[in-house]
Amino acid sequence: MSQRHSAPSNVLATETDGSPWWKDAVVYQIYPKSFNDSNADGLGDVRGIAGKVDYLADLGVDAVWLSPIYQSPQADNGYDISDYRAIDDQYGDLEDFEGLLSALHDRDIRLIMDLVVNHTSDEHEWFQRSRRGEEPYDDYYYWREGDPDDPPNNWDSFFGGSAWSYDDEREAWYLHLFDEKQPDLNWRNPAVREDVYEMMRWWLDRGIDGFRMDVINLISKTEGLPDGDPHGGLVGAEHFMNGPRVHEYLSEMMEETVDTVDREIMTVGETPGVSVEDARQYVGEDGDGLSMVFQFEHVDVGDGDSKWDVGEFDLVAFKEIFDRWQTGLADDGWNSVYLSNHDQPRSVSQFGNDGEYRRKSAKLLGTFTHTLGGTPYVYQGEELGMTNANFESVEQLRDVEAINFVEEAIASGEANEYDDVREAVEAVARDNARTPMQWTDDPNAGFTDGDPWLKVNDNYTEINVADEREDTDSVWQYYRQLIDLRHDNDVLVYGDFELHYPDHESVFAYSRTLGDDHALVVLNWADDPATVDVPDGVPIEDLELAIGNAGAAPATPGDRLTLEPWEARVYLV
Ligand code: ISL
Repeated sequence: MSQRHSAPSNVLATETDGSPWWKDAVVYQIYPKSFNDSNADGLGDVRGIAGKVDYLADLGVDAVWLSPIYQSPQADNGYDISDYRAIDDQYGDLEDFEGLLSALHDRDIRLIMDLVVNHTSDEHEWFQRSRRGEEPYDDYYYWREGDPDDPPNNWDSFFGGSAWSYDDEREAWYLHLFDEKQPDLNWRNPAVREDVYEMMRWWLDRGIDGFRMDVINLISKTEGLPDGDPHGGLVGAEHFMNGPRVHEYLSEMMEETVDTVDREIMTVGETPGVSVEDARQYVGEDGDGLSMVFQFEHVDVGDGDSKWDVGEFDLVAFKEIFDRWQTGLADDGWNSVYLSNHDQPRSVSQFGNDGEYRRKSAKLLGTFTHTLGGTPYVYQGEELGMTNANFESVEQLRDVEAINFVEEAIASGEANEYDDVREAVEAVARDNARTPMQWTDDPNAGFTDGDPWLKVNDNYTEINVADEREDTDSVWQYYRQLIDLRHDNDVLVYGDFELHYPDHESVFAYSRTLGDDHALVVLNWADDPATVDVPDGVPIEDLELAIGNAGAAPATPGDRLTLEPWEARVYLV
């Protein structure tokens, strides 16, 4: 175990009420490239974010998770890192970073950095030296010799095609679960692990408050890298998701990094394909020590064989997933709660109604995330009810995943032209979430004075921060109230969860109970009105409306609840 580090000067004190700060926190995710541009180059940057810290403080969030700002060739928008200890020129430099951290800490807002260590960029020095066979880097990645026409196994890349590319310099294949410019690190090599931990300690020494760990459950692969079941979804997944040594690596990581500092550090593992039982091993009492994980079951509801094959949203299935996760981690572990991030469509477009009921359904979704057990995440623009965008041509797309999808569909003959797959792109492409933040109704939504790197959503004149802040009935104002409500009511943070009417097709209702405190949350997840009886066992005589998104909601529930389309209500004792 490494020696304990003394606290850097720029840290927030840890609370002493016994509960870690991140349980009471609301986290706001920033996608730096699209948040705010301070130098008119069309790309968001660190100074741009620093210019908006008062905005974040006004909203009331407790922590910011920054998607990667490290040096990167940007093959995957910064999730391909070529130097972990440098800020990419397009975002600024370390001094700008220090300024941002101080500005956040001055407002009691903590900073969570993205940690991308399943893979590096192929332009990282480790890979450059590895490809030349230089020791000790020769074994830092997964290299396999063999026929340049026949990859070592049948694993798929998340971004389409084989997970292997042939490198002419080393005359060998290397593994990349994502883009070919994102080679996977060989975690079996102790030197790789030590280099990663040293880098993490370096960031902790700067005073940051946590890490969001990119695809951290992919770091251990089945020994020998055998073929995967060709009929599975993503071929090979059983050999790299929650692999054999993942818990050994993560326990070691926590011991060597987070446990060496005196303050409470938050860690959230991004873990596609994780079950509640798996999650307990990452975050439970006897687990690896992570604070929480991001699971994906609920964002995949309705998907067919691939994410591009979107089906009908099924609320009953969605409720079952949340019931299982809320109760499954109630006594052992902690949940994260999110509906949106930089890889998902906009939540109001995916789960709400982004037409007639955009405002109301955006408020309903916010009510949902802020009244469940676990730590809620707000993805930039979600607090405005930002929607998916129109992409008229493939030239308007920027994401490698979406571009690959369109090109493959055309190459395979499944589509003749972009228009044949446009509907799928506009429903699920990651670019939907990445369009610039809509600050004002000025040109480019006030995001940049230059040309934005990705098109601004056409609806910025109707949906923007300036208007939302002026309008007392806006989605933004409602989010602000929700965040306050959660801060003021422990029952919403720590209460036991009980699902009502599991089979009801449009009403999602649940209670939260903590000692004598009770919360009843009722959400009408549909375009039609609905009426339900107040569930048994709910202390209705003591309940009062704490927040709701419809003017006509009664102050006390009565025996029956009649709800408008997309109506949300929270009653508290
Ligand atoms: O968005 C996805 C594909 O549809 C997800 O499968 C996503 O790739 C997966 O959740 C991993 O995401 C993370 O790692 C990727 C990066 O592209 C994503 O932006 C990041 O969130 C590789 O680093």
